[in-house]
Amino acid sequence: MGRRGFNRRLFAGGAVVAAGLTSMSGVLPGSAPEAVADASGTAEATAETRHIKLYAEKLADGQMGYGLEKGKASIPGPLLEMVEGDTLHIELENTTDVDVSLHPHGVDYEIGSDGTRHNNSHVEPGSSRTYTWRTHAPGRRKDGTWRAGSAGYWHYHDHVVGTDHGTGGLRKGLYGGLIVRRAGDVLPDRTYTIVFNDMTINNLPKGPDLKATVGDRVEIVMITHGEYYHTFHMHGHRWADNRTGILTGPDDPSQVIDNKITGPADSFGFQVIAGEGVGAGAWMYHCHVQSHSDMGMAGMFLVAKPDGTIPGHGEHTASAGGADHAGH
Ligand SMILES: [Cu+2]
Repeated sequence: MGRRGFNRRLFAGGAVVAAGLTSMSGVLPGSAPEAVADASGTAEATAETRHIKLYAEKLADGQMGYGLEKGKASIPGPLLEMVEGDTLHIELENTTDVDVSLHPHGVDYEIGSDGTRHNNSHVEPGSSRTYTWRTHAPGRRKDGTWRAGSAGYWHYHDHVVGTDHGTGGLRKGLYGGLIVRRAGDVLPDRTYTIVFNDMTINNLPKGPDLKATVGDRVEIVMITHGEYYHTFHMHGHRWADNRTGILTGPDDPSQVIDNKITGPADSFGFQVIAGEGVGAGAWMYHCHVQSHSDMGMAGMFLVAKPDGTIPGHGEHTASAGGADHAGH
């Protein structure tokens, strides 16, 4: 069942956002993303209404994060997933000593779920507030024009910490990915969220390792925040510059790319087959603005053979690009 896999991921406590965040977020290395594809391997529309609890917390190092359990906030926050037609009620509890909020991109919400101070839709310290996100499938309006569906690679973030634009909250890590799938979308084996935030990746000094085995269907959710424009590049893998990153067929006119410019609050996503046509290896991903990659905006897409080995990787120990190479 696609939905069962889907729910397991959502309630897996942020496992799907585990990319490289283990040291600072409390997400266990062992909670790596699980395979979710079912027999059909596609998203199903069931128009579910779900309730989840989200916590906004201060982290030990002074940063901030969202988490699905108290004391387990991460940067990025948990990846939230919906299928067009779903409704998600999110009760946000603020365990910090400053006002926080939750502001989404891409989904349908009424003004009381805007997550902004001027709508009084923020959460004071020690309080909770429920935000409601709805989604819809595409369809024709009465006037004959086409209305887009909600499906897309979106994101959510704080909008009140520091300034009325959440500048301080974004800088400290109050952001996360939001995927709205369309019925029939191919489900990945695992998903990683990569956020270029100012000159960091996921608020880390170096990009986290993304781990996979050759043949895995790996989904990347790529979000940008902060002050700068970046270009996201991945070695050895390409994707289609469309909604899903997957060509819909031989006549899909989407450009196939391996590098994409991205600015503050942009988001996109795609799926690749790890090592397809190129094999296992430590495939770099990085910002391709040269000074940015030189300053650390790079990480590794570690694609292992079925026996777990990665050719050419591990002989060199220092500064190979991932924060936790030695331990894995
Ligand atoms: Cu950059």
